Amino acid sequence: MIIKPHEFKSSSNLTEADVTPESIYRDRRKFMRQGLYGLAATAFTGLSPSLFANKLNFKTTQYGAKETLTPEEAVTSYNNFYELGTGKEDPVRNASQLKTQDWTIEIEGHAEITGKFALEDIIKKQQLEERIYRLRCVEAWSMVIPWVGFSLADMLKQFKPTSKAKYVEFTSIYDPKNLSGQKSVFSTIDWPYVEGLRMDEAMNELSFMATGLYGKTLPNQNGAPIRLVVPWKYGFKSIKSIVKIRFTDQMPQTTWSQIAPSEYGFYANVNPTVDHPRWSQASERRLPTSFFNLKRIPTQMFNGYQEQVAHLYKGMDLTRNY
Ligand SMILES: Nc1nc2c(c(=O)[nH]1)N[C@H]1C(S)=C(S)[C@@H](COP(=O)(O)O)O[C@H]1N2
Ligand SMILES: [Mo]
Repeated sequence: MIIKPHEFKSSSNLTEADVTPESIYRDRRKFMRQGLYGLAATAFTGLSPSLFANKLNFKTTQYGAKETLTPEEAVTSYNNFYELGTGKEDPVRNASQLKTQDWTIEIEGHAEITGKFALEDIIKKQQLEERIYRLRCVEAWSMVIPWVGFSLADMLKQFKPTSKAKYVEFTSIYDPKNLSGQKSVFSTIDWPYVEGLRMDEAMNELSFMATGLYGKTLPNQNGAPIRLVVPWKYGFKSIKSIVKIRFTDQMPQTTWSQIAPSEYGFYANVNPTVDHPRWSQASERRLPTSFFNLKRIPTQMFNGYQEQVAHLYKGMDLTRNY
């Protein structure tokens, strides 16, 4: 039997979300806001995860308020995180290989403030909030996830990027001693995993840094202790376990666009009209699916976030895969 790391919890650590079906969890968020958040409203800043062990203190938002959530069990056990293996259940099984203590993030490139910062100090300056976003993997499955974190723009502004910063490059952890996916000689990936955004994409209100989901700190398999979430782009843009952020004037060389440029572009905006060379992107499998429920739903342009992001791509030919 495999004991999943996120099941190692004493009952005192259990939050309401642990013991509550998703629908009720949703309704109760209202009460939590009045109780817990009323208390925090006076002098609220994001609290360091270590202070509250597993449970996070955050404010709710209207993002995705009407969505039906993918159950936590599916969100935390069906993952893509090649550092922890290529199978969908490898990341949860190998989650303990990811060491998240004393995490730092290095800030480099075109910014007034650069250097190595303790993650705690970065988080301290932000107010945590919950946002429910759709996540659409390029493999044509999708989920709806209640993330906890803060706006990427707010975080980047801390470092005062200069006018030379045209792109932001993100790098994931490199730890081949512990991460079995990085040890493997069969890996197609040239580690570490790298992703990037154009500066205006990074500064868009939707771009989000997640430090938690379902009201608790991120499980390792979901990219602890901090990962990017860009909901209008295919999931591979949402890079996990970030250790470095670099402001550049050149488009970053990103992991998947380097491995297979004809299949995965730099922009990688969700687009139902541009098929992957090997499969259709017109529809998606919304998890959880089962033998009895293989229903597909139509995929939406920009994953349904046109209103917030379509303007970023005016003049670009959206019928090709960038
Ligand atoms: N460092 C890193 N980040 C990554 C990946 C990865 O393999 N390594 N996989 C990506 C892909 S393909 C997807 S779909 C999402 C999945 O996020 P989730 O497992 O939290 O649902 O993470 C993305 N971020
Ligand atoms: Mo993905």
